[in-house]
Amino acid sequence: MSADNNNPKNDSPLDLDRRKFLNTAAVAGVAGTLLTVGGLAGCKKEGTSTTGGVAASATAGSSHEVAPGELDSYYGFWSGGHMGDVRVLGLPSGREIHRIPVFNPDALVGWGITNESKAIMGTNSDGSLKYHVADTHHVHGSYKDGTYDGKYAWVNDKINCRIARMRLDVMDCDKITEIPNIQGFHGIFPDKRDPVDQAINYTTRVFCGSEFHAPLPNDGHDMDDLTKYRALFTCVDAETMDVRWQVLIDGNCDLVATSYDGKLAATNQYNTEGGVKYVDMMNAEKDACLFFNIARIEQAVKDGKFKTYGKSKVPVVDGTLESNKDPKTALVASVPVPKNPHGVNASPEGKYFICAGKLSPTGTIIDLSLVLKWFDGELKSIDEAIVAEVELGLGPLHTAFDGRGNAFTTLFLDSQVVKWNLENAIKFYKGDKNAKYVVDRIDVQYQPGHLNASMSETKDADGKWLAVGCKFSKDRFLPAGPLHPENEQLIDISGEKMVMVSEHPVRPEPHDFIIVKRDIIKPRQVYNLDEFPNAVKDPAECGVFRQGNKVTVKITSMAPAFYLSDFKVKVGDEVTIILTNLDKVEDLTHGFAIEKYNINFIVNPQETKSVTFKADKPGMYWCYCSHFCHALHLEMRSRMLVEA
Ligand code: K7E
Ligand code: CUA
Ligand code: CA
Repeated sequence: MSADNNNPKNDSPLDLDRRKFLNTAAVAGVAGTLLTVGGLAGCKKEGTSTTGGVAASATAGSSHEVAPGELDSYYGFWSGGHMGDVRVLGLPSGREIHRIPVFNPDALVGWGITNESKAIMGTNSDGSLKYHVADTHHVHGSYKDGTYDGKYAWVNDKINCRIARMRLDVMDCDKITEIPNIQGFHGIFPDKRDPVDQAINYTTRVFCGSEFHAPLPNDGHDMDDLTKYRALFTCVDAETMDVRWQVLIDGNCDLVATSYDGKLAATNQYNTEGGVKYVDMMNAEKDACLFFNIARIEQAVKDGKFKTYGKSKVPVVDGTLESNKDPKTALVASVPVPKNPHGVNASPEGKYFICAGKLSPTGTIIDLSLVLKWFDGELKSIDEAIVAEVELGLGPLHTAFDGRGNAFTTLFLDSQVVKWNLENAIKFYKGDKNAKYVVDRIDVQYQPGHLNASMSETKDADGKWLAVGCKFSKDRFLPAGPLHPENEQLIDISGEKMVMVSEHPVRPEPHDFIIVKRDIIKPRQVYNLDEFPNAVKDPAECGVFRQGNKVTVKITSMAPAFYLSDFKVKVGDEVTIILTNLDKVEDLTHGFAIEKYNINFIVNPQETKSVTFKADKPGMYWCYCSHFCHALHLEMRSRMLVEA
């Protein structure tokens, strides 16, 4: 199919060559393109943008500038990549307000140092942290009635297959679950409604895709037998964070999306081949987008139609193609899409899922009502659920929405964002060659991965701002050595044309993010003492409590003093310090650092934390407040006296 009338860039000989190259590419050629994309932007002709470039635009559109003393109108929740945290930004300014430590230790708050954080992160039997690295990709918020409710957000760790939940009222991680039987845990998405009881109109499940297939069970046997390599789709309970069930599938999972009626979850598959080398993963002309029938899967679990693997007790139902040929009983539908697709995204009016082509220059629109009809046995072929497959540009990855019928898709190889109209794309695909579906294109710097628009994947998508996570910054910032930052760019999408308004460097690499209207998030300014079972509510409760060589020291803080002002333990004791900050004043955080004992953490107003360590060095050690709190902050100290 040709979409030349929709491609204002087709006069560029370079682009034509690249397009042809991609369409007819030999397997190794495509891989070569992907492996050298870092160099592609450099040889791209300047000024090919049809949108007038970046510089002229700063004054156009609605203002992205937030004056000193003014507040942003949106929260951004940004995945922290290798740092294993989640960053909280204000938008449109792009100012970083907060980091929520999640998977990796954080020296400011004492995440990975305090007992409470270690219990969430997971420890070995000797109390040491189980993991020290993470790779977060996707952040998503909890839903109510098709829009964010501001209660929770979730983020994945691809390296150690963990999913974490954050409470957005205090912006803390409160639960981490390690998913069994899988590797390469990549896409996540919360559901938006219960598939059966539609009165449950809020998130109760989070779906997780495993990108890498691995031996099942992975017990050191049959590691060269690729038929034993399997991938699973996982459902986690949003409240308990327990793993509810898994689905055994053919091929792999990648990104995940969910429907507004709660009935379907989807994952795109680029490795239907089951290859272990990249060339093997590109053999098939078509891969797929899988749709999971949530109600049927949960009925199968109820009916006991599942297996378990290895040490895991999680029920695993059979979602393989062989076992799901009859639509009327199938748990899974497999919609063929062009080879090696990437993102899958649900449009805000609730009708479509968009699957981006990656190796194919196309976007595929899948109609959810038709997928449901297939499950009812009313379609001749699942292919009928595809209502459009149109050319967008080179390397389409992820799609966002403006709530006015337009989609925005990143073009990794073209270093562009393309704005396209869904209904026109459907008309064009049906044969109306006058339906102009490409609305606009804009150059971004460079090679974009994820993008997201304000409130994009909710029914309240408002079409104001579009953030783009560019994987290469190249020449955009002062050179700071071989490691370059990523480039986060902000585009005003309130008008017909996209307008680039700002950019800022960011530490690699966020991948994904969401942009939430500020009035949805209701953060508290102080904690509640009663939320901490070990709180020291009154200085009168402070003291040193000994049981054998286990010593508990209860301390309170109130600016500018710790009470106790000193405490005695014996060398060899196992010491637990419990510290409650009794200050109630907003923004009055204290730190507690112990010289030479490798301990530092903070306590926010009305918060309690504890640390446990061995008093292995005799002597006097200052315990000082490490967080500026008061004119007498430097004087705010206690003494730990370790008797020889
Ligand atoms: Cu495209 Cu991990 Cu969402 Cu990165 S994935 S860009
Ligand atoms: Cu308390 Cu500084
Ligand atoms: Ca493939």
